[in-house]
Amino acid sequence: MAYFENINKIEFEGASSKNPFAFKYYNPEESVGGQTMEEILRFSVAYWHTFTADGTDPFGAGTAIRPWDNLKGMDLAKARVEAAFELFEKLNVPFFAFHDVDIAPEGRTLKETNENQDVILGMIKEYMKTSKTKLLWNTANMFTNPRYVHGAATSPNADVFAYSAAKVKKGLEAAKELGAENYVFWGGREGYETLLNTNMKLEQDNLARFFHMAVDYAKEIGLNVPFLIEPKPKEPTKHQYDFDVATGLAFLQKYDLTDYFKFNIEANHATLAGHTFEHELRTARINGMLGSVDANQGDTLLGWDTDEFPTDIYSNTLAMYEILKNGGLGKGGLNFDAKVRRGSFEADDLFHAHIAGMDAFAIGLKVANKLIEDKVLDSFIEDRYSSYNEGIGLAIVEGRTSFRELENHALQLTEIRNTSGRTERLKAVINQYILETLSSVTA
Ligand code: XUL
Ligand code: CO
Repeated sequence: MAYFENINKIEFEGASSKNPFAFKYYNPEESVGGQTMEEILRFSVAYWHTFTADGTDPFGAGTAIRPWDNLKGMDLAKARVEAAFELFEKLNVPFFAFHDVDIAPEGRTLKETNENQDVILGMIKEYMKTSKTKLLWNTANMFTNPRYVHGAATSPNADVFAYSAAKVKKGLEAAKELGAENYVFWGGREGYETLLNTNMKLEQDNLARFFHMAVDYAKEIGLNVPFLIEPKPKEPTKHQYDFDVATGLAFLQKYDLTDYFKFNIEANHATLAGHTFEHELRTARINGMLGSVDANQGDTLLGWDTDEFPTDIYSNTLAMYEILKNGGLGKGGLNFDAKVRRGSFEADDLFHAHIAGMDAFAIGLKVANKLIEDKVLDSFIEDRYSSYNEGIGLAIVEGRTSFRELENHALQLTEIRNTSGRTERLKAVINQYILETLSSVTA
């Protein structure tokens, strides 16, 4: 049975195409800097937004009209798997990602929940035998159910800690079974509401204990994939422990976890933390910790995680710049942790949204690649720091100097000359590269 009957496989038709169900810029086979777009961008569909969510918001009921609306329970779960693989194939995406509760309903007991999981995991495994779409990552949802009201691995209740461990154990087994490329931890409830009732040190120590046990279990079952922490500063919890990449990195370093973990960086989480997307990518990259990306965007007018599809070419360009500078995403990918707006309630919108995001990232990739090829920013930055290539600057970076010698140097200076940072000039250059790229693909 086809769920998206009116839609054929989305093909690349080029920038002049007016077909809404065609890629204008994303050409999976086109080579950019020696690799195909498909290999570099590694797009992934988020199961929860595309197949499980229905447009519910805190003020109103779901609005989405889906071809599986008439079904319930395990029948609904099965239909969603069928629809998912149809959409993956039609969009020609190489990856998908899911939470345990996205794919199958929770039972009355953990045992029943695991049994439901097994049925659907078996079905997904069957589909994956013939589909090209692989699992980018899976994760355990430890935030929706009321049992996580005070946290999961950071709950004051040891029974909740144990239950959470059981969920991740099952998730790691599923990752192994389905050949996942990564395993993700997003700690939506791992944080606190008020310090008045919180033992912050015990909670953080416990979170580290939890991660170490996850590492041990993965080793035990032969699951050798990067573990990814997904930082977010707030929402749903007022203060989340994995606030941003820098905070997460300090945590991983303190608890001796850097060998096993990297980061899954989400654009909208970065902006909620008061950073840009590219700031978070850069912080991870220069520390060798860039694992994967949740590709979406927020809204500057709204202070919450709006999870919009990433259509902002400027932001995607700067993100792709970091990703290319990282030498790519390795086993990571660009996962559309993004939802169609509540008013975009038709099934067709799922396609429009993904096409929009994929095209906008394809443009970002091309612009970023050209910026790197032409060494536009590299040569400017190299020049800007050239005082460290000789004399006292070289002595500083080579660790051959001291405060005494530096004072002598300073005393001899008759003047200090700085040069302009040229922010506006560089911004104009980025605009020029974007426009050049767009006109070259349209030409
Ligand atoms: C929540 C969020 C999650 C994670 C996986 O903001 O981004 O969907 O990506 O749990
Ligand atoms: Co996310």
